[in-house]
Amino acid sequence: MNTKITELLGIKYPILQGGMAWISEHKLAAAVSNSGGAGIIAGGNAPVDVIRSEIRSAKALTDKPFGLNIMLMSPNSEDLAQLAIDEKLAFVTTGAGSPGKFIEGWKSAGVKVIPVIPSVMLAKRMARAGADAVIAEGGESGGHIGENSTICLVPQVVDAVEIPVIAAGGIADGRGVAAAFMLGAVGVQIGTRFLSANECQIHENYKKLVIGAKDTDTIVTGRFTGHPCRGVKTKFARSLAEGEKSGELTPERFEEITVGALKKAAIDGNVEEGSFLCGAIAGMVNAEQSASQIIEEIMKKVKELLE
Ligand code: TUI
Repeated sequence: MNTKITELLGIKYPILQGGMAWISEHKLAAAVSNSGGAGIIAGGNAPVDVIRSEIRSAKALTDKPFGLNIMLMSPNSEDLAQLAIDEKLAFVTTGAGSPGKFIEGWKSAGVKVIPVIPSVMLAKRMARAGADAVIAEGGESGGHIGENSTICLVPQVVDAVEIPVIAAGGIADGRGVAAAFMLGAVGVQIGTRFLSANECQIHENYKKLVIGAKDTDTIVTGRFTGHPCRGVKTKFARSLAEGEKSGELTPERFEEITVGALKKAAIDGNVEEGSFLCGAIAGMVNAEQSASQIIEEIMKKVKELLE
């Protein structure tokens, strides 16, 4: 299936795997790339040496293109931007900020640039700055989110920029992908569904929470910090939401409590203190499968629907 995204990245299917901090490591990224999508290693807040080693481990498992996600609020973003060049990666995706100052360097090194954006204004700014494509991410996504929904954001971004648009947020099956195409997207980014992949190395408590979640089991917390985040509605997430609402928690205290909570969820499976980030579509993720099964199942349905 050829779209501007499969052409841009040299991949078989127009599916990018989400760059999820503490989660998107080499085994998952290589499995997605070997299955015809575009795998992504997430830099998160990890030291550059750890991510270099993740990239090299992925290279040992696949000869297909994969990318690096750089969280721009991370103190390591500068080093990771250079690492993408040194390792001659196919592409980078960026989140939680504007990658403007890095774009020229990536482009002259042949690294494709795909910023994640939550608004039309940022999409236009990224297109002007030379991005090769953008990922328009709606608030149905897991993790740090913007205010608009995928169904509203994607067509507005498609109308606003000439570069290819990838849709993200709330997409977990072939129906979601086909719908994204109807909105004018030429690719999708999928995170939550890949949490259930066999190759995804997260703690089994995390997988259980996502697989067990129903439609109303995610919650957005932290709006008052300026960094709203969606994840599983655990007792911990509910207590954060209550503290935020009652005024019992200040934004500063909220940040203190949630520092390290992604690691506590993904690595330790700590249900009491971890933030189990996932998208609002978690209710539709009901079984563990291989990345290849996930992608083939999605693409079979997409082809059927588009025909
Ligand atoms: O970045 C994400 N999702 C994430 S990052 C993350 S780790 C985290 N750490 C601390 C606080 C919050 C989260 C977990 N999930 N998605 C991409 C994304 N990017 N969503 C929203 C944005 C975004 C926001 C503002 C992109 C650009 C932007 O620009 C602001 C500006 O004008 O610079």
